[in-house]
Amino acid sequence: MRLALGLAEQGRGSVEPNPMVGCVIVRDNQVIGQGYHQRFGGPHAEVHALRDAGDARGATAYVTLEPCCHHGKTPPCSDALISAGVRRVVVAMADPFEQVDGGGLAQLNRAGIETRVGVLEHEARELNAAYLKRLQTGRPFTIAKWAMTVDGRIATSTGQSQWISSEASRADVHALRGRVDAIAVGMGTVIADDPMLTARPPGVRTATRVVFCAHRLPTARSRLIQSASEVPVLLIVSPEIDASEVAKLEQLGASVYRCTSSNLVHMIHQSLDFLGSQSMTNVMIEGGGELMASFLTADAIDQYEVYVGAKVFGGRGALGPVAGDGFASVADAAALQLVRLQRLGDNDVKLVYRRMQR
Ligand code: AOF
Ligand code: ZN
Repeated sequence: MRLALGLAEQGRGSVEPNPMVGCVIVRDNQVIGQGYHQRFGGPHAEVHALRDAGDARGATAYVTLEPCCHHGKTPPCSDALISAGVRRVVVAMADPFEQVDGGGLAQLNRAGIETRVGVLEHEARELNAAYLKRLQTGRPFTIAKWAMTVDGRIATSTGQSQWISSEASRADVHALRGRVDAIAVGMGTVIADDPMLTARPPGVRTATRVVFCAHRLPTARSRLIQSASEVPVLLIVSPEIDASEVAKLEQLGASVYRCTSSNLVHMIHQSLDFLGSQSMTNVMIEGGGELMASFLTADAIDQYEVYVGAKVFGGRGALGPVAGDGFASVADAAALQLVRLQRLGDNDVKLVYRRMQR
């Protein structure tokens, strides 16, 4: 199952909004077939693994997710396992997708195949946390990303921020950009940095660049709007923004989602529902501090990916990554759990924290 989980991981960025799934086929303690779901719309993991095995009669299939039993873009994997003559199927977790939801396992049992569920289930849930969140809530999984100094600053007291983290860290950020569905920023960041928000080099997926426009719009000359015909730009606009100005940017290639409130927290809730409805699974929040604070207030940050660069800026006026009013009481603070700790280059560290499940 551990091998199957590692195979599944190779589909990250290419399979969403589908789950990542891996499958290993074993007979007489020998691995005879391996496969994973490689890209959205393509064959499922079981099909690749059965093909790899050739003859799987009497074998055990280890699958990281319950085999499907529905006719989707491909025929049911339950049928494929049954007709291949597999004797036993071991599954990490049931698939909550409403067209499967236990039906795959039930069908295997009816065909006389022995099944077992729950092997490395925690790891499998972790692997597909974003898929599971979207099924449960209709919203994408959100990743807040920032780079800060050892003393928690994202810029010097005069506003300089290039560069806090090393080249290795920046390459890692671009890899993340290349596998998410959207990269969100606030207008403060657009004005201050005129960012491109593209993955360089390009990844397996091209993220839509999302700008929260509560009070202002990007200018037609901004690099985001200038490149809107090549890489998608979505403006999340509040009702207080002039409709004719919005229309001009639409003509330049930007898409628009209109919120019914100009309160940033409400805009975040509305837009996450919208992004989920557009099949987006992973959304990265790149700042700035006010947008980050509003996401925090909205309790809408699932994961934090924090790069610590080996520098100290100091300074009373040097900003941290999350602005807003903050929590007055320690008891109210966002409680997190550490999921990964990674060294990048010689001196940087990447911290991955997950919101504590309540
Ligand atoms: C499996 N093995 O490798 C995957 C499964 O649109 P489709 O036809 O590709 O079906 C997508 C659904 O199938 C998805 O929501 C999930 O329930 C299941 N994915 N199932 O047996 C796989 N990727
Ligand atoms: Zn399937």
